[in-house]
Amino acid sequence: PKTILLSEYTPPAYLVPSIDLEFRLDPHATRVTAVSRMERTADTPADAPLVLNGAGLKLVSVAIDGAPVGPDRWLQEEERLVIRKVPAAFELTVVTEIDPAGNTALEGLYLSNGIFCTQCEAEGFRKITYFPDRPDVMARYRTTIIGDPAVLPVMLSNGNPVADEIGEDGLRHITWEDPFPKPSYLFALVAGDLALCESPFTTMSGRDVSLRLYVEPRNADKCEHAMASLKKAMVWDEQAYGREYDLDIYMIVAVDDFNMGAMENKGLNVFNSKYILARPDTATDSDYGGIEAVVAHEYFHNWTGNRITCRDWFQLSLKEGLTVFREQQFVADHQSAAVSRIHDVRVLRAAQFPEDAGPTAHPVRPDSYIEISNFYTSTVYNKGAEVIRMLHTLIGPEAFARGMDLYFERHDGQAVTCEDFVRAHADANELDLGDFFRWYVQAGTPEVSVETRHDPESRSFELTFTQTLKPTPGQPVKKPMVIPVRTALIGADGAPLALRLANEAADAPEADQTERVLVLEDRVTRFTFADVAERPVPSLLRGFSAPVKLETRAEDADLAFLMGHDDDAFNRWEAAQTYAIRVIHRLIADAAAGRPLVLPADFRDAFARTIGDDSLDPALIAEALTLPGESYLAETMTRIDVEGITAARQFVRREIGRSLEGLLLEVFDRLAAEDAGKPYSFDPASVGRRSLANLCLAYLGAPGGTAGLERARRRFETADNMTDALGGLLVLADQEDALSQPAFDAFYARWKDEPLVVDKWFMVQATASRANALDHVLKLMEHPAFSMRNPNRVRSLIGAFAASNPRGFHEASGRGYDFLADQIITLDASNPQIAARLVGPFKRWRRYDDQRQALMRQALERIAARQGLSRDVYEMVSKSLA
Ligand code: BAL
Ligand code: ZN
Repeated sequence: PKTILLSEYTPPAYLVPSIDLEFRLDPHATRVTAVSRMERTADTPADAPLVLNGAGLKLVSVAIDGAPVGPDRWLQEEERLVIRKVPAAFELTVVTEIDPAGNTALEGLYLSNGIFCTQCEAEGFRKITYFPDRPDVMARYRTTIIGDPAVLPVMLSNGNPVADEIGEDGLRHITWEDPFPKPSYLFALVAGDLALCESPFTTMSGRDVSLRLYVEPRNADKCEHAMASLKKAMVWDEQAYGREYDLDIYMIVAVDDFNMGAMENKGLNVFNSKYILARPDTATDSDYGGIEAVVAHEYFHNWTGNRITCRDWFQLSLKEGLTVFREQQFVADHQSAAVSRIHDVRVLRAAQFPEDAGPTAHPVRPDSYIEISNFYTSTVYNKGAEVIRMLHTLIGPEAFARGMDLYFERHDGQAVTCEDFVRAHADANELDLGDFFRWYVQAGTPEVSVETRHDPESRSFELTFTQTLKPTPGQPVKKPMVIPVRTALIGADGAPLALRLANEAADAPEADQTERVLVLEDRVTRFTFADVAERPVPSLLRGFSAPVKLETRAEDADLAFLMGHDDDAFNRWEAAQTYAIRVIHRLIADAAAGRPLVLPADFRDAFARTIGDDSLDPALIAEALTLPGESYLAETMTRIDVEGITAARQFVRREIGRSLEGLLLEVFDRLAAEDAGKPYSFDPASVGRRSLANLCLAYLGAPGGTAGLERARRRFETADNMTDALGGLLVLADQEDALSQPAFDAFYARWKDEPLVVDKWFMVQATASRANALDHVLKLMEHPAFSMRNPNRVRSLIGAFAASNPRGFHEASGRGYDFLADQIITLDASNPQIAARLVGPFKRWRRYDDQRQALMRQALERIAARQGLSRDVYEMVSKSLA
């Protein structure tokens, strides 16, 4: 397979001002007629052929200005159609035939439960017709859909309907027109039997918009939360960015079979039903949060992605990093800001840090790819968002707002680059952001160490930061990054000190601030603060002001102090995490050396103080007391000790459950009593209470004591909402079969007709920590409800097992690895995108013990040796082995 390079980018030779599409829908033989106005660009030689992308298409005919063009003028290659001797401006008609029902890759036009739908990002449009399928070719689309109204009562495309009639053929012909030029990846078509949930919205300039949510009729009672989320997002974008919606209709369609979470097609979003459908008894708080965030994310794309799009796919983070950042700001404004920041960082550490440290490490703006679908990564999305956040931190909110305004003004209607984005901020504020741009081009997570020195005599306090950035594939040497470190110094009384740098005058305007952003620009940067009488405890990288690994030399006692006193809620949590990681590391070392495991009393006491602190938000207590996940713990070890991590983490859970049983029961019972009889509400306070109650239950259940298990069973059986029911089930899931199996059976019997709940049923079983985990998974693969065709199901069982059941997946025999390799090979034949995602858990293979390394490598080599691998899987496997 060919590697595509950013350095080889060339502008399009032919532009397409407009295209008329006609779809005569048929499950196996849909006929697509595409009539495009083509214009050669000024820099293109007159004899340049017209090169169109197309894959898996049956070509029926080609015509130029109405005259048929024979095969003597065109060359049909595997993924291209090359037409010679074309005029400077002409109308191209291409007729193709496609098979939506046979489309299992879910790219292009396909059927999900009888609903025709499309997914064109990144390169799905070429599976519909021959076209310059690249984001810098922006056309006006007019789309006619022809279908049987009895079978397909709803037929949608981008924009507004402009004609709707029953033709002589007895079929319905509906035409949609989108006035905004757009790249082909934003094209969408949906047709099927769908229920409509509609609500009006008036924009800030007084324009009326009809908001329309289409779902399968059985799901009509699960739309309310998505609709409310959409309205919140629309209002927020008006207030926060001054951006309003620009069409008369905003449509969202929910389908069950979808590779991604959702897709921002202009005026017609298509969503994975997981991110739309919610009812208190079927969806958890986390699902409600996910819906709010993803609905908002896709809406925000209308400006950051659709109105201003990417010049090429290397620039993917231009729209994704920025839109994730906007989504994070939105969530922080509507939920607990600290909890939402903690979630952002958890995701980054669990998914992006390992990526940055592994064989597929790539910059936020990659410079090469084999298959672009593999670059919808945590680096492009989540680290990309951190880069925007750092820009916001470095230049400040007002300057950022000026930069965004200039970006929208300068580039509306264009396909641009990450340089254009940063340049808008630099120009709007007369800044040089040249060094900052390194965040876009250098891969890897910077490691920052800090040394402190307090001199009581001169009353000075020194912070010396050293940054290093390890080599990553293709990037042996790196330059220093520009790193904003939001800092406070906490005094012995728990209050933050005024921060005056030694070189500043006492009456300098900054000198009485208690928090400052220190900017690291070199490998070593030192800051000296004046008037510091006693040794303070530094609170660094507050709010996680940069995506780096901060190596702190703080004492355990300092961490316990920060857990109790830091006025930055994020850093209180961070102190608890750092402390927990330390304790777990020591326990891992103890276990390896055969020493008995003991939970340190100081740690337990800090834990108990936090849990018993009534002044704290329950949501934050729950976050602080949630132990670091196994994936992040693995990331903190040079050589990953699978058994050690699991054993130490389980030990801490059990010991806390055992030694703090009284306190945990008290908190659980109090919270459960407070919520008893109240209807479900998705508000931060209620979510926080449920989250803390379920955390208490998890600790109580860990040692398997009667009090905890009894409460778990009762919660599972009587809860009126899925969050609490699942809280109970998760505890039962880790117990022996006699306790867990009846709960699983009851859950399935109740929810077997709700696919999203059945996904949870698979996932809880796939991730349960039990000795014979893989055997359970193998049995579940045979269950009638399991299907390799549905990406959510694959993720719930196979994906969840491989990524989140280390004990099962890393079974020393290597059976887990063989299992995953088999599934990747099978799935590659039907859905390469999902197959390639499943390679993820293999990527860290070099970090394990010798025996596991050998077994994982064998599994990867077995995949690599298969003939006819997709580009997607080939790229992931070959890079993992390189
Ligand atoms: N553009 C793909 C889905 C998303 O990031 O919104
Ligand atoms: Zn996005």
